[in-house]
Amino acid sequence: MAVTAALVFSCSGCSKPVFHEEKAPVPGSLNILPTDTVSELEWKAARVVPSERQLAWQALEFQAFVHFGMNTFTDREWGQGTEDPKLFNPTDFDAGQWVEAVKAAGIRGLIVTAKHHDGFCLWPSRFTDHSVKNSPWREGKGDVVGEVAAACRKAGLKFGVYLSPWDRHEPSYGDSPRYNEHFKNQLRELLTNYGEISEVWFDGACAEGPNGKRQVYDWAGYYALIRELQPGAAISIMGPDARWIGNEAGVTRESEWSVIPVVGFDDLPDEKNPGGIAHLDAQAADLGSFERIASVARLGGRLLWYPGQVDVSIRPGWFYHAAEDDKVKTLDQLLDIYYTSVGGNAQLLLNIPPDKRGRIHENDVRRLKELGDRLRATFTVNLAGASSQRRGTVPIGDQAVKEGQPPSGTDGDSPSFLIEYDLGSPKVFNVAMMKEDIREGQRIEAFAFDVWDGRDWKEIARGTTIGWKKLLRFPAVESSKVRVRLMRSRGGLSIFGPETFGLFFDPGR
Ligand code: FUL
Repeated sequence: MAVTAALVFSCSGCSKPVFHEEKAPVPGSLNILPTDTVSELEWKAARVVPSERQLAWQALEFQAFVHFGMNTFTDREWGQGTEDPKLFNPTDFDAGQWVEAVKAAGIRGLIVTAKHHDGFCLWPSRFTDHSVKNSPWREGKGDVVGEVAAACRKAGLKFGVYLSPWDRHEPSYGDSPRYNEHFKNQLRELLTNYGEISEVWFDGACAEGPNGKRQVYDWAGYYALIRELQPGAAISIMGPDARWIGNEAGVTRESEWSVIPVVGFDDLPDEKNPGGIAHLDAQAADLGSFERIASVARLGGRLLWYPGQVDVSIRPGWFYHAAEDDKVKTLDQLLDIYYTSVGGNAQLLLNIPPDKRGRIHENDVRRLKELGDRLRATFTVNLAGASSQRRGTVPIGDQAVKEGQPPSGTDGDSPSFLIEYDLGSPKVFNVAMMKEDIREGQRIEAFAFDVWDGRDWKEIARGTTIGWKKLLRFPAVESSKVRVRLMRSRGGLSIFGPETFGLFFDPGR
């Protein structure tokens, strides 16, 4: 049953619709200046869009983080860098098992800790002896990165690497130019020998080296190398393509914006800014409100397309500890994280640490399968019809924008736009999905969702941002008609059409 959507009325509360020339979207960033008017700022905020690379990254939605390495064998979270490589000895390493386990959860990409802070490399790097080549595993001939990359490729998963800049083993660490060369050499190995790399994940930990000097990272040099060798790879956290969500608990903000104002015109990260972009506090409660955009513009700065990534572990630690075998997050906890991250305009990066065998523990495997089963049971059938497949046709949004309908809505409860969906017959549902076409930017600031109860409209949920995807959960209702009220959006109606709307039934609730 296809959805029929109708623009019931528009601009109920806007007294003066303002015409704007349609401006082309600007991928990446736009400067904002003290001289910009409110209306100019609103349009700029609406016109910053993701790069192709960021778009592909966002579409992955759900990725696995895999912390595996020396710490797995020493039962630690952070190694010293002095560990004997001989301690690394998985007894039953099986990259295929990792991939199978994460795929069962519906995960689409995997990022492995090629090197954590202890400096031990999971691939036989030519530039250090502190690696798998000096371990007893596969008699020193093994390559974890290679086997995982191959398993991912075979299973159709994207593959990425976490390379810790902080290296507690490497003697050149702290001798900044020398270490930066070393780090780039290692990056080059990873970016040239393992096929396509979809993401390079950097954290910002930094310390003094054996010479007593604090290492100064050459971020610009690292980025240039990645862009040269793997132009499709997203550089996350301490990088320009995706920002840290601000915590490791799987929590997103109620209003998660991908258009972020930053003070100044220098977008290089530094160690004091774990968000990865200078002057951005990734942990701040408000990163993207219009008020913040306006206050940053007064100082002069930029609007960046800088979407959030939620990194969180399925267990308390990032690495495997047998003592945490019974502390695997519950299905409900994982579902809460999924709905608020994937369904909260962020990407979910769920860490699943393999054990000393080199396999994902049975408890985690079971939980991943439960999660995937539940998501499949919920999302396979869109009760709003096959409309989500009709990409590219956005009748309501197109029409509204072309006709120069209101650039911004009203505050309060009066909607700028109503989009009504006739379901044809009564349907029972307890999940609703809305998406903006982010190729046109992120615009919606406030919305509400109503169902028709036979006599009247009843509000079921309301929210602020939508972005890539918004998932709403509520007690099951039966109805043949629903509507979305768009109360406030930036720079004109956000492109929000029937092909990006869904109703689902989660059988577990
Ligand atoms: C942090 C590290 O210090 C943790 O050990 C972990 O790898 C986390 C994902 O990033 O910066």
